[in-house]
Amino acid sequence: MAKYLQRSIDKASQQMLKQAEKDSVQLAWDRLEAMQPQCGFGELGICCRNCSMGPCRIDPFGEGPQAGVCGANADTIVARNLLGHIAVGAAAHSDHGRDVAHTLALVGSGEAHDYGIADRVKLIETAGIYGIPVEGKTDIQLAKEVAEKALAEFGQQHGELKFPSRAPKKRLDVWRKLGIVPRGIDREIVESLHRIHMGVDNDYKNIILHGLRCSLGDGWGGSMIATDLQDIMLGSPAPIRSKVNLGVLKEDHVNVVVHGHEPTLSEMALKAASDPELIKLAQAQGAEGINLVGMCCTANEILMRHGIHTAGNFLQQELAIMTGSVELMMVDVQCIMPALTGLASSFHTEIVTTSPKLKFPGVTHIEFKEERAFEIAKSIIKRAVGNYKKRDKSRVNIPKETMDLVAGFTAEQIKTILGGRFRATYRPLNDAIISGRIRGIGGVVGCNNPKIKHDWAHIEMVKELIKNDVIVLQTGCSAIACAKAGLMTPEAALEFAGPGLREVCETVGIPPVLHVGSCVDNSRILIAAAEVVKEGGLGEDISDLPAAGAAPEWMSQKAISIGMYFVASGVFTVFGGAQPVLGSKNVTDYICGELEDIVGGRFAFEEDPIKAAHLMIEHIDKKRAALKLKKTITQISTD
Ligand code: NFS
Ligand code: SF4
Repeated sequence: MAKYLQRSIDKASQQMLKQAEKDSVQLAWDRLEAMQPQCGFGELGICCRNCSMGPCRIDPFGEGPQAGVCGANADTIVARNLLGHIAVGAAAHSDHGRDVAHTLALVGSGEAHDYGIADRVKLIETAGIYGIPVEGKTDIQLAKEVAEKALAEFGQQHGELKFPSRAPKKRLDVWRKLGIVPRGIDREIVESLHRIHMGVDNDYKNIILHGLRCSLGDGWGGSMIATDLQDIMLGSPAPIRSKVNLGVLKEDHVNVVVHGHEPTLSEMALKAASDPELIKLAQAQGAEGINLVGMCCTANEILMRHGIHTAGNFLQQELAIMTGSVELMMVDVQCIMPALTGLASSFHTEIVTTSPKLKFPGVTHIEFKEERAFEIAKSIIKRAVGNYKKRDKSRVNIPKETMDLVAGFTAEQIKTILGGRFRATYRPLNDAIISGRIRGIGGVVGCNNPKIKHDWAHIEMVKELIKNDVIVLQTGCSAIACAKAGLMTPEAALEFAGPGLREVCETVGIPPVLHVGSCVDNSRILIAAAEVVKEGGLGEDISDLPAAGAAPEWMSQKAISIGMYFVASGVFTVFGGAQPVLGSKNVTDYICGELEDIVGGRFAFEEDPIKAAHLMIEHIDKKRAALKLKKTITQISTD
């Protein structure tokens, strides 16, 4: 089989991969190949560079050294490395949350006049959670107080974060008993870094328990703040139609790709792209107009709120440039490949960085300031327009593929869609699970990784789940993968869902796979799970639910943090490739076994997406049996 066919399951991507082969362009897949064999010590998690007595490595075959110079053994080194990954992932998500809170605070103080309050109801609700009295206050005053309270949670030193109180009471009790309710978001990240310093924590269980606490500060802290405050400021999503895949790039338009994570600037870029003055300018250059599209999680943000087209997921960032049709790629933070600028320089594409946290040597940097957001966005779009004339038309090669999808499902929306606007409730969902029309809930999330055929594991797993009547909630690059495969249209229920799930989808008119947003929006899945528990009839804790999570093509540190807070929240979670822990049998057994007795959730590692789906289904069935629920039709047929 030709290489390009082995590398991605997505037709549009295959076309660009083929082009790259023809032009001898090096992409992530080629760099992975050149990197072989990759370091086995690193893969197993048993190398340590924490101090200058090292670097040290443990011999995995038991013949060579079993301890570093300081005496740290495999358990300590593996657990410490894992905690480091969790801390980095939690820091990334939470710093995003901090930036959003900062912007909302500027709205409150009247300094960021390009933004406002788009969801009053959520503002009041959030104020309620924070215990802020609402009476007699304007929205702007309230926004300021909510933002200040959120910002204070990052540096809080004692007590508990507020949002974990939204979890079921039993869950909160589990965390309290273990002493892992996060005290402050930054505090848990900093303490992680302290604990992994040379010669601090060397009890692997103690290290991982803190990892759970740190990750909870992400899922029920920083990420949740990001999601909720974005909703307040930019609007809460509602079901919306759109299109996805590289075919959304337009041959006769100025193409701008917004890539990264934080929607504050991309929202403004979106506004700027429809500015009549700039459109006129584009037309004067011979273009029909300005076409702004998204990449990775920024794509998910503007898709969820505005139905903006998505060009692709993580492994398509280089491929978008390969189309020769991108005038400008505006990036902020996270998941931006350093390879982009090299590739862009062989096309006319201009990369523009916008965050003080991410620069490329020698690349245009236009710093984003909340106070002048629209003006800055306009200047960036203007550059894109100016760049259109440099496009080499003979090199333009845009794949035709696009796919329709419906996105915009949030914890609140699911409630309204199922229960109706006047009596929004999770009752119909709970009843569908209890009666067995829906077997359970799957959360399938995370990245792409060139070690796994692009998109393949996501699509195979999700198809297998819905075939077995498991309704699937998705975020991140995983959502984009399944959207491209057509799994996010209501019609997909007819073709791919099992009989029970199909009936539910048909009645309500929803896809069997629900797009709930970007990676910080995994917090929406936590809230949905908490709401289902609250609705009653399915146990008293998230760990009682017939539900499971997965990240079949994960690669980032953020994915590890997400996995950890799912597990800490009581969810059985399958990762595609193993986390770098296999060098310690104790740590592996702990996170893939023993943790279940402690927090109700655990990990499993399974590369085969069908087998992984069945691990999830088995777990769902185990929970159904514990709840004494009836067997579903698909359950009986696969028994
Ligand atoms: Ni999530 Fe989003 Fe994609 Fe992975 Fe990266 S874009 S925050 S980390 S690669 S899903
Ligand atoms: Fe080696 Fe210990 Fe230093 Fe790590 S902390 S590099 S194991 S001596």
